[in-house]
Amino acid sequence: EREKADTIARIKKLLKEKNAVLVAHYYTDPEIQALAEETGGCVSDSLEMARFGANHAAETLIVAGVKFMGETAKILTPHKTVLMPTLEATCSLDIGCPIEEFSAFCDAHPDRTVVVYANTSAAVKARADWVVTSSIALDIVDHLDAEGEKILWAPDQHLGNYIQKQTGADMLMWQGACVVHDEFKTKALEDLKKVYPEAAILVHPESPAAVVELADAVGSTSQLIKASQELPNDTFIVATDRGIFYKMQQLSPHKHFIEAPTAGNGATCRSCAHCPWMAMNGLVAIADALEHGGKAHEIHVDPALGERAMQPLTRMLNFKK
Ligand code: CIZ
Ligand code: SF4
Repeated sequence: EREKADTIARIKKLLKEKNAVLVAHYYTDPEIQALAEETGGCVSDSLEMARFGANHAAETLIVAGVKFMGETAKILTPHKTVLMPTLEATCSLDIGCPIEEFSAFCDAHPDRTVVVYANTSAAVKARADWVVTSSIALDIVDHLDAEGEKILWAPDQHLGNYIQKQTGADMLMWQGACVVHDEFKTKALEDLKKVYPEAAILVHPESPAAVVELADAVGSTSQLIKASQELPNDTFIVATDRGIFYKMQQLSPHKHFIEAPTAGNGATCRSCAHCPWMAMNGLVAIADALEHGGKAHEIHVDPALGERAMQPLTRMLNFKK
């Protein structure tokens, strides 16, 4: 505890010295989210993280999240220094969509508008017409569908299928999945609901369709947080990374939040409701990144690639429903 307090003090001092601001995702450790709030940084989903970083006056952004979030920050503000606690924190969606294969997929379908989820590399974004996050994907696909566009969607198949069902758009799907959300199980969720019949079920659309079908509310992290405030229930079963409980509990201290089950009968799963890459973000790593920067912590994006990737990202940020 003493050490933790020292590390927090060190981070606060370094943030001032380096004119830096801490931008954290909802899936990071509660202590990181609390520190971001306390120091005038932000805690949010990837869309709002991108907006916040781009609009903030700080010269250095320290991004607690996974690599694509740091890359997005660098693409939008190439003149800023973008640091991350560790560059090893990636994402199964990003890994599952390598640029060579993705490019070939796009080349094979030149008649389609390419829409990619933010959880992708800078190179994949540079190949896209649109970048979307889960909080804005439905609105953008709906808009493109109304314009008569046929869509090539990558990389999350569950989110893609969900959006396809909602909008009726013509979507060709890349077959990626998130290791965390893919583990949520229908049968165990039904059993849990029997134990808590009064609970509302909140589901992120990166989860399998059968889990989404059991939901009282489906949406991005920010939309699920809103639902946890607005629904009248006192108890919630939540199918997304458990890091989100920090914000839900803070906004509704009297409500009760329960993790959706990841595998029946106590069987083990690879990533039980917590992203292994988000978990790599720690206070000591944040302090080290601010103090030393350099190869282990600083995000670099090839400037020409970054310029191309900035176009579909800016299109998303400027999109009005
Ligand atoms: O699962 C993720 O990585 C999410 C929800 C990212 C985001 O858009 O905030
Ligand atoms: Fe990627 Fe899933 Fe982790 Fe989000 S929770 S960063 S989608 S692996």
